[in-house]
Amino acid sequence: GSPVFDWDNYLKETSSSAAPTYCFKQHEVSPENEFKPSMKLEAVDPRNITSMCIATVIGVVGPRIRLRLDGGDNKNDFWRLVDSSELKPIGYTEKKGGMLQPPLGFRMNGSLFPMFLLKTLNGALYSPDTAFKSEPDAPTDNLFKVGQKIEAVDKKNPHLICVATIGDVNKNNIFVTFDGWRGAFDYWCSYDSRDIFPVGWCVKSGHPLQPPGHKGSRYSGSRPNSAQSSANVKQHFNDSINLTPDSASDLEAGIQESCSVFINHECKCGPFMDSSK
Ligand code: MLY
Repeated sequence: GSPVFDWDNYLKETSSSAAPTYCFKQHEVSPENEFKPSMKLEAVDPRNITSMCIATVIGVVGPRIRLRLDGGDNKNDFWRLVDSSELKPIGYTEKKGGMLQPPLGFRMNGSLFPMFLLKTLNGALYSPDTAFKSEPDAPTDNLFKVGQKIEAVDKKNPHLICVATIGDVNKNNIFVTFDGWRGAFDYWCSYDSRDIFPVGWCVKSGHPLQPPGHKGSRYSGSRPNSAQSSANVKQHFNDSINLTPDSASDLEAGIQESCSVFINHECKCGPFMDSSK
């Protein structure tokens, strides 16, 4: 496996401190991941959050699952924690008197959706009720301080959780900056986002952690080697997915896209491009 990132040493080198665990909407101990690839469940459509859709588990890494909406495409996979309130067992919506919806970008005529639902659920492997874990409570206030270190999802490469710093705090929001990555990946989010974790979360949860890059960082560590991080991610996927030739090449393409773009960093690229991407 990949070497464990040395947080103690990094905090010393950067003379910074870790955001305390009570700042986060995360369980102290990550719940067990009982999902398995190919299991089906109901999930909020991330691109249309009033819709509940049928989703299939495509991958499992630590306490996170990679999901694909049934009837959608394979370009809009998303990741959720097993204790996300956006995940429900099959049958939940109907029991509540609601209706399952086709995902945004449903690939058939909408009139075919009822038939599609029957077909996609027929003989399918349902996720067991016990796989759905209760969501942790949110802290009552935003207690983050500028400069504190965290682990955070890279929203542009959401399979990655990376070394990050609280860059700014404003009311209920925090600005997440990625150490050594100039700014192209930075984002604002609510203090109770499920995409941010305390230092040490990845290692405790069995999830890989991306070390800092080198760009624009005072830290003298080296940039994560693209081929290496790609290999790490692939290893994790291979551990958890039964790849069909099709999904294997999609996954390969997805990993290539996020990990193996080789760039000449000496180039000047003009005002409309971001050389850090
Ligand atoms: N395609 C990019 C991925 C960068 C990921 C940045 N995160 C870790 C903040 C690359 O391989 O350079």
